[in-house]
Amino acid sequence: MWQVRSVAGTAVAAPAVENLAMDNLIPVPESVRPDPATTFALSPQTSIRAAGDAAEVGEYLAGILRPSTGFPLPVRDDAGAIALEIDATAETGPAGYRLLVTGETVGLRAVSAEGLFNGVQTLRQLLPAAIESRTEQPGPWSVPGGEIVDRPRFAHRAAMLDVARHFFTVEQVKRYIDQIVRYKLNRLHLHLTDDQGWRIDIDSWPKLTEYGGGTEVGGGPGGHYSKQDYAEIVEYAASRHVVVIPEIDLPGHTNAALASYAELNRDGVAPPRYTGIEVGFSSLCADKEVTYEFVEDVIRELAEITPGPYLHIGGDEAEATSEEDYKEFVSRILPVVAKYGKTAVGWHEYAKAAPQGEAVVQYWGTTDTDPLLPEAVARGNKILVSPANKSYLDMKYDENTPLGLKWAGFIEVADAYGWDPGSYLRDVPEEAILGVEAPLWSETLENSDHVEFMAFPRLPALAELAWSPKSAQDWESFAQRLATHGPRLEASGINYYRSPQVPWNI
Ligand code: NGO
Repeated sequence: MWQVRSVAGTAVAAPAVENLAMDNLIPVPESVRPDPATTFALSPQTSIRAAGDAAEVGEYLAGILRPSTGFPLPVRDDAGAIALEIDATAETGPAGYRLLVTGETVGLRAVSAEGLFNGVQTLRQLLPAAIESRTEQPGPWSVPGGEIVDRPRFAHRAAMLDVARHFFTVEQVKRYIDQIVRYKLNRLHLHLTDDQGWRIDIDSWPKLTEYGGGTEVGGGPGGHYSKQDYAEIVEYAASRHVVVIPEIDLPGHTNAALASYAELNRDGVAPPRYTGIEVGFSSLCADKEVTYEFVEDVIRELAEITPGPYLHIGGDEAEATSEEDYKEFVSRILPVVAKYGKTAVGWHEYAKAAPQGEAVVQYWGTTDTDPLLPEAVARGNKILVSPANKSYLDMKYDENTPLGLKWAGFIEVADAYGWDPGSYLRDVPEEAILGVEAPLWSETLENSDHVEFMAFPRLPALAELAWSPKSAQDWESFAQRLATHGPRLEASGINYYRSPQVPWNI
């Protein structure tokens, strides 16, 4: 089908444009007012107007649009048909935005660069899928007319990557950051240590990475981040409005540390390094002073290179630690996290040690209730929801999925989408929910292809639960919209699972 349309003032014949509507967005916006009679078209003459703090977002947008369009798209502070403006009166909340597309202009307004950045993710989804290609494509490059006003339901929208079971390079982590921001996630939790590997340099304990970082699940060479590598990840994340939350898993999941330093072990003998996938067998010693010297050094050095407010101390599956030792250990390290200026995050078991105030309790259970949660809420803790049977991206989709685990059950796309983070936990009111996280554990994942296959398309499903108003969430609508993201993911070079639940148009 061909139609005549106007591109840059000239009537040209062009293929009918896909997606000339505002109804394929993920996450679905708070409010959309389409103007079907109107279309904006990018042309070789289009400029982007973005001044001050908006300029970096303008350059980011231009960086997305230039390769596929082949247009120069200069970013200017005085004029441009696409205008990005920071406007204190935009009334979009701290991270929301207002997008107005007319025949002549695309106007994006927000109170912050973060809001503009979120609006840019919407704008790229309004363009044809080929906009995501990194090589020049024919176009035309039309944006459907109308107005969108949008803001997130939850402030904390996280993905977690386990770089301990298998190591992922700085480039692989950056790639994942670029992928999660497309769906408006704004936190990256890095699981930096586990039994199988210690992945971040700690100057005062150099063997942690020299020895403890030198392997991974299956016996591969592992790897680790220098402090400079880590800074590069943090900075890259920040340029995409993502806060990095580093995790040092304590007191269990510590075989890599115990293997690196004999003195951390009860019997003073270092165990061999571990490359299997069992959990719950290692523990630091709550009754040895050297344990606390070690932990303080680690927390201090990690806090120094982490600009974000959070430090995750793990706390899960400490099956080799007695209940009494566990409580003593966690109670002693919580003040250390505070001493170095960070807010503690931990897997929900650490709530046994009654962290105070704003401490974040990350729920990863498989039921909708846990006695630790109402107590945590009563203390003022914030709850981060990542139920293993809903949000774990490492669970298989079904029995045929070649990657992943299945201890929490199979999670098809409809399962990942079919729950409400605000009301899922029975004894936790929505006001106590900080947000949603989609963890990706890497026991079976060795490269970016594997990561993407497990994350897509469940990550967009979880992102919609975290961003969109409850009233706008609907599986049928989501599946239809997701179908249009197939070509978009393909043009982006993102591997994904062709779920039979989605009517893909590919
Ligand atoms: C559990 C366990 C991890 C595993 C993961 C695999 C938590 C918080 N601890 O989740 O060590 O890697 O399951 O799904």
